Amino acid sequence: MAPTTVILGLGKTGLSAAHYLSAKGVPFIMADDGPTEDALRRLRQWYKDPVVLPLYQIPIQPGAIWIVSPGVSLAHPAIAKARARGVKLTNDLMLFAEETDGAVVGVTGTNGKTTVTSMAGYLAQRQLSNIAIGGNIGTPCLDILDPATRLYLLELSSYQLELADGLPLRVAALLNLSPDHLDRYVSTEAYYEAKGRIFQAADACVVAKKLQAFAESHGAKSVTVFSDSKPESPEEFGLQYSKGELCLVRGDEVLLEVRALSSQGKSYYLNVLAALAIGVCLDLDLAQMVDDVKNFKGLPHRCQRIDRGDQVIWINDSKATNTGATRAAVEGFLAQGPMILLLGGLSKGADFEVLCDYLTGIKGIKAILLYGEARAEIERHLAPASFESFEKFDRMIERALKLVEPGDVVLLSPACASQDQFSDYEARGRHFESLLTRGAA
Ligand code: UMA
Repeated sequence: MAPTTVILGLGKTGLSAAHYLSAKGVPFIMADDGPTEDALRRLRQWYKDPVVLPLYQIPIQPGAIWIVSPGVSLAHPAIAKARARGVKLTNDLMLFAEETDGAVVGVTGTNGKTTVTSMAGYLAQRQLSNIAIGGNIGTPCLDILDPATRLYLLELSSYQLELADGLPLRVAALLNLSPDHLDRYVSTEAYYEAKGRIFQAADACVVAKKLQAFAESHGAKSVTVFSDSKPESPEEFGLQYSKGELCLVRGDEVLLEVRALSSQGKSYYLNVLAALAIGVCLDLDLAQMVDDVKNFKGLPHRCQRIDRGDQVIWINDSKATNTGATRAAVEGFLAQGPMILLLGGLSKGADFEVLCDYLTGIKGIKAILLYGEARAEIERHLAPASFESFEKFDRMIERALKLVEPGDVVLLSPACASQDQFSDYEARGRHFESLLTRGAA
């Protein structure tokens, strides 16, 4: 008898797995602790009477295969119990890897992975055909599976990598690491360990230089590094001044003045270097990539400028859901004018002390406005006179509109998730834009 297959979680991933298994004629059980109406509606389009069990009611059979969605923690009591009784845990990524003949690039890191995955995909599309982009970026990998596709670029989260055993990758990229998701991991190290799994079976690796030792200790081979300083070897990518201009460089070769790029800021330059390094590992033509990367437009909700015609630089960086991303955004925009910084939302167990210490030392910040559930935690690390606090996001934006003067930068880079008041960071970013373009909150 074939082992029982169970799909855990019926969000995008679970539904993509259901679709995939149905197409193959593999029977399965579906489980979700709180399926959404949308998921149930979709299931009813496919099956007459879909049965969805809560996770604790899944029958545990040794040898069964459980396909776990990334948002379902492996510490869930039902999973821990099943594991101990010999159930095999896997995920959509491993099903995808078993099925595809195409080359796969995996991109992970705490910040920038969506940008680098999209950018590397954009650069590859300019030189190759039959390319697909997916993963944590929003489209589950099983939904992009196609025998005609020759190259897949996947954004991979730590949640997805937790169950990725020996994932065969043509290129594995690790962009950076800083604490995140501490509501899910017992420690920052546990989160980093999950990220390190990306290297287990990668042919070539692209790694931030300061993480080279970490990567190699996790099995990385054929490593190309990138950093924000002058390269120390011909293959290395870095940043260096040439004729008074900051430039992207590889070894001694000057590739491009950064001012030719469509977005600015050190973290963006590092993203470009990582994408170029990935392209080199895929044997793409470097000169052509350098030419093309100038035309890559940034992504929505990531340091995206909103023009209200009021001589203020309004920045929507709603995607910054951890302190590392916020710090990078602050560093990137400080030189552009006095800053009003908008922080808050849902904390994900983050420690705000380091970020707040950094912010406290900066003269260019004229106001910090806080909102949402996490504001009490952030307040504890800031001097009382240095911030204003609001329960609702809209009230915070109203205040920013009153405080702002021409020449200012208003940066929404919240360092927190959005789900206390929005469905996701995109909804928060869209709402921010609509409040601004309506003129008042
Ligand atoms: N569920 C349970 N029990 C639980 C937890 C969840 O039954 O204990 C159920 C929920 O009721 C829900 C389903 O699981 O119905 C949701 O599953 P999911 O959270 O895995 O959501 P998906 O829609 O499958 O989205 C996932 C990723 N979500 C997470 O990792 C939390 C999406 O990344 C990803 O785009 C998508 O797969 C496609 O690959 C989102 C994300 O926030 C954007 N990622 C994190 C990040 O980027 O920081 C890692």
